[in-house]
Amino acid sequence: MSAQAAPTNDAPQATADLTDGMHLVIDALKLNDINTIYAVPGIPITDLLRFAQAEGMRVISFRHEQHAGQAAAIAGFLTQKPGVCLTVSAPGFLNGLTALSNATTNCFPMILISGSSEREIVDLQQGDYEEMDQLAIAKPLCKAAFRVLHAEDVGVGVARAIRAACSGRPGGVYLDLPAKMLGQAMDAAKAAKTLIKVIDPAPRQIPSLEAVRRGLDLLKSAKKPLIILGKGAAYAQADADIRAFVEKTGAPYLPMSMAKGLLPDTHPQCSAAARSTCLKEADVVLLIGARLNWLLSHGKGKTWGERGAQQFIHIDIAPTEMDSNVAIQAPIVGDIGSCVSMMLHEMGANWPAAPAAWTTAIKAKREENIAKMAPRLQNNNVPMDFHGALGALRTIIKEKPDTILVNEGANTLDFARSIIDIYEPRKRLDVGTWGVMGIGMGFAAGAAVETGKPVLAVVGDSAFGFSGMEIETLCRYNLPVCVVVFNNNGIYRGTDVNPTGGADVAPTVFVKNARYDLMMQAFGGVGITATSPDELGRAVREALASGKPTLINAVIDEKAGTESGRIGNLNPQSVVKKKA
Ligand code: ADP
Ligand code: TZD
Ligand code: MG
Repeated sequence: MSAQAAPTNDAPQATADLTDGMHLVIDALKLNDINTIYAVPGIPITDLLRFAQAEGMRVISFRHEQHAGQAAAIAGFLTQKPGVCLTVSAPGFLNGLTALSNATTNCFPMILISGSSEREIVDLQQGDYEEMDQLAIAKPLCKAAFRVLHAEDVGVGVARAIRAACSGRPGGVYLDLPAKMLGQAMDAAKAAKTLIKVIDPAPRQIPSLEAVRRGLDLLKSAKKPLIILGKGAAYAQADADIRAFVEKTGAPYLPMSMAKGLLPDTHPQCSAAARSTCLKEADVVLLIGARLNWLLSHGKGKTWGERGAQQFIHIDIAPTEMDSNVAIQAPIVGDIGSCVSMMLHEMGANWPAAPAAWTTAIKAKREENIAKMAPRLQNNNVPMDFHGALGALRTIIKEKPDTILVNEGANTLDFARSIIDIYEPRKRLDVGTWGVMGIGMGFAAGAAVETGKPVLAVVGDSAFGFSGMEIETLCRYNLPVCVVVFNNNGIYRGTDVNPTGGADVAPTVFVKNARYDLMMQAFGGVGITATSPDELGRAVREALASGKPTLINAVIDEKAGTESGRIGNLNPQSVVKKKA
């Protein structure tokens, strides 16, 4: 705690005996091993960021708060410690909310800290600079929201924010820090005693033995068992036990997109290539850290077998998740690490292998589908189609499995998810539960900063546009990120036309043959256009080997994509015929 470090341009010099709200925020974060802040500076937090850097924290300054927020959100997912995003008041705060809300929806621990204006003026609506009742607005979008009005309460505020973000089902937390509090002085020695080091921020939640045995009995009775691994399982970092458990059951498993790599996608039990058959025919389904939301067709309907004929075992830390979409016959509530290790223990040494009729049928289906796909992944067509381009990237991830893949778009997302095998846990980060565009550069930056690993961001040209300006951030911090923009001239395809023949182009198409690679060159990064899978492969290999921020403009056939990728069925159908 060195309030006297004062590196700032014109901030008042604190004396050795005094500290203030902004220093207490820094001290409280550091005390809890939070050493990185993702931010956009401005009134009233600029000095806080300067002091934080002077105190040895890593401050990553973005161009837009949404991306600072997404970086913090993914930091939370990767490390189990809340990622911290710091913004200015009203507009900066609002820009951060998409990320806060996305973190909450995806169960990532994150804290959005925003400076705010004078309480007295805001509450009387007297028109302060950047006036807004931020606490009230944040509340419905996060797990918890707190405001600290006195410097002496910073320690409690930060401790409560950490606990709320990490414990139980993780999520986003909002912490409101009025400007006046940031400048409030306090005796340094007294202030030090107000800080709290949070002990055990995410306490284990042990499931009941009864629930575990009920689940195992149901699993044992299955003729066609299926395991579904979700990103909660990836978050839990119980990798070895999860693998041991899945292998001990011998059952086919499906990884949800961010659970890919928990076991390598090439694992003999991985049945992603036989997904439809698995979901339709399984008689007992065990969900581990995956919700029965839209991504799993809510556990019912034509994707699944006859309603009631399939039984569910569900492992989750949130008791209220049970029965949310269909009846759960065996709820197991607890943290995944504790649940899975207790299950392994209770299975004993003689757990029967999953029935061979089922596992061999699934294996046959899987191999048939993989064989069908293989030749398409090897095409070297110009212009590239999705299969050719992703086939090249698939080989690269196989060669360099510690690369973190970030992925967004529609076709670019759906094809990459099924084509690119992932080999290690938490190496695939994507649009998650919402399917939100704009995570790309924020996730890429956050992943690079937190892990130091190379990052490959595979993004649609539309998806890229949501966070594209952050390539300057990648260059400024010299982050080892290779961005591949799948440029098909638009959203889904580049071929739509204005039905009236008018001058405006169709709403889904962009400037033809845009050179996204030149944007990267503008900031001193490497920018290249690739027109064939071979060229793309060479450029990506070079980028990952050099670690230099790189953007590859991958020219994709503008006719190759389909409407909304694989979820076109979610579009409402109009009763009125479209004009040709
Ligand atoms: P996916 O999109 O991969 O299917 P979801 O985001 O729908 O995954 O589900 C993740 C689930 O994991 C959430 O219901 C959340 O409560 C749960 N979860 C997160 N962390 C843990 C944990 N440590 N232990 C148990 N459950 C967890
Ligand atoms: N805005 C936000 C924040 N999230 C969204 N998901 C969308 C808009 C709608 N949307 C999608 O669902 S995918 C997508 C949009 C705009 C872009 C698809 O185009 P792309 O990918 O270029 O990124 P492909 O490869 O051309 O399909
Ligand atoms: Mg596109």
